[in-house]
Amino acid sequence: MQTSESRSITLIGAGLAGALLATLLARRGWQVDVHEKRGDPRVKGYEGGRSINLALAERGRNALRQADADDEVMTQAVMMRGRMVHFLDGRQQLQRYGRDDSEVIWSIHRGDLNICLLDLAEQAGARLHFHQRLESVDFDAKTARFIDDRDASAHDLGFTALVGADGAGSSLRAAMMRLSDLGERTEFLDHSYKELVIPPAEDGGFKIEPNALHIWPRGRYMCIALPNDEKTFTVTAFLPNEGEPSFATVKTGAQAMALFQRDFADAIPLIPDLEQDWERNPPGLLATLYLERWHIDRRAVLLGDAAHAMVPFHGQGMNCAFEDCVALARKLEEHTDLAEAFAAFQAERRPNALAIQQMALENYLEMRDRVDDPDFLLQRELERALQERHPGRFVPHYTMVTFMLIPYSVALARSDIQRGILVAATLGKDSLDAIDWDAVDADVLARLDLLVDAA
Ligand code: FAD
Ligand code: 8RB
Repeated sequence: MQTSESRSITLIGAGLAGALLATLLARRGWQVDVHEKRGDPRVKGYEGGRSINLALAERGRNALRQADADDEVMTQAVMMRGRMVHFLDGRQQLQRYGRDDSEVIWSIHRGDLNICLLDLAEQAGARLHFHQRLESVDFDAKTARFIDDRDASAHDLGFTALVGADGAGSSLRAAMMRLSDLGERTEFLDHSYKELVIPPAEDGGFKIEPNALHIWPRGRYMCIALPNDEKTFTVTAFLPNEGEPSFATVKTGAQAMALFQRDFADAIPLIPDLEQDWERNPPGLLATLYLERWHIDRRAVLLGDAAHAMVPFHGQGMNCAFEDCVALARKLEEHTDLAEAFAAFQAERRPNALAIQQMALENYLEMRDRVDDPDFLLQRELERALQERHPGRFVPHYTMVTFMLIPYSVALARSDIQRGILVAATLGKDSLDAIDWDAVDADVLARLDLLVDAA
């Protein structure tokens, strides 16, 4: 049996992962304290009321269900059935993500989601401490120093173990690195992003199709738009940092307008504040963070973005962070020794984080350059046909990542095999009529076993 001291834990960060993990652990009888640098979003509004939305997929929903949060979160979610591709000439085409409306993703409001999870954490008995920024850790004395940024006051508190759910710029990770090398490596993408807003239409409705994730693919760059339940869309422009066009050459509102006139003309009437929005904020950086070690013995462990920040292009950062929470809560039940639990957590999750980090990088090329390419569309068509011919054996890449709970590493390995089959079978062909079905079927049977989703 564990002593009550060993069943107490201190979480850093009350963002998406911190709030969910606090709920899962408090419900299992842990004494949970959560320290968050910002103020309580339930008190004074969130991020100045800006609508920032996230795509929630099956992995995230499954984790939310473990905390009984899924139903409430879904009340304000907007269904996205597929990619709405906006061609240069203004034509649009919906490419479905799944077979029907049971295979869709959901756009949800980050602030509302966080508030919902904080309420649940508190109801479960977790103690939330806002305005408490982790500044430094004395791992020998097992004390952590927190700063209240409103008056710069410091508070030193003892802990049994620390969990870093403090995001990509994790202070706990920095403190751990001072004690022991975690094998940290950050790879910046040579592209960045800017956010713009599509307000509601005159009649108060959505200005463009609400039930889709909009993509304007333009080869080396792209824009996307996700719907918000208050009838707005958040548009994100992804551009290279250098070259033409890039954030180095498109700096002023007028330059942004010229770029949009050339490449995103159908979006101009949708974004009234394009020029101001473009000039307001500097471009956001995009990076992948790799760590060889996620924990220091029994004293500290990292999860979510703090352990494995990724580029956004698969829409899986939050979904993966939520899966981490379920996995860590389970390991903490299965192992009485925290060091063993943290090691088992890392062993299970690190290969999967590496897999989704790689797939997220790969999906940028697909979104910006491939979705309007005839070869790619033929491969998608064959993928659907093989899904019908080999149920449970040939499962589309997007389905494995987004609608299933199989490990990301399994999805990556199978996607690599499947891509090989699709490319080889469609090489030099311009329709499915020319496919040699016997050969393709034999290839599928030889190289892919039946896939079981443990969920
Ligand atoms: P966060 O949610 O960032 O939470 C970290 C928390 O720690 C914050 O509350 C922060 O204030 C707090 N904190 C930081 N430092 C300290 C400190 N020193 N002391 C105390 N507290 C601290 N993912 C998806 O799955 N789908 C999407 O569509 C998607 N869209 C995104 C859009 C944008 C614009 C961005 C930026 C990210 C998006 N992501 C998406 C990724 C997703 O937001 C992250 O992967 C997810 O939030 C990670 O959760 P987390 O709890 O690890 O970190
Ligand atoms: N972080 C998403 C997908 C995959 C869509 C597809 C892609 C913006 C920052 Cl870029 C992106 C996806 O393959 O058709 N699902 O969900 C979310 C995405 O970007 C989010 C909104 C985003 N994340 C910094 C900006």
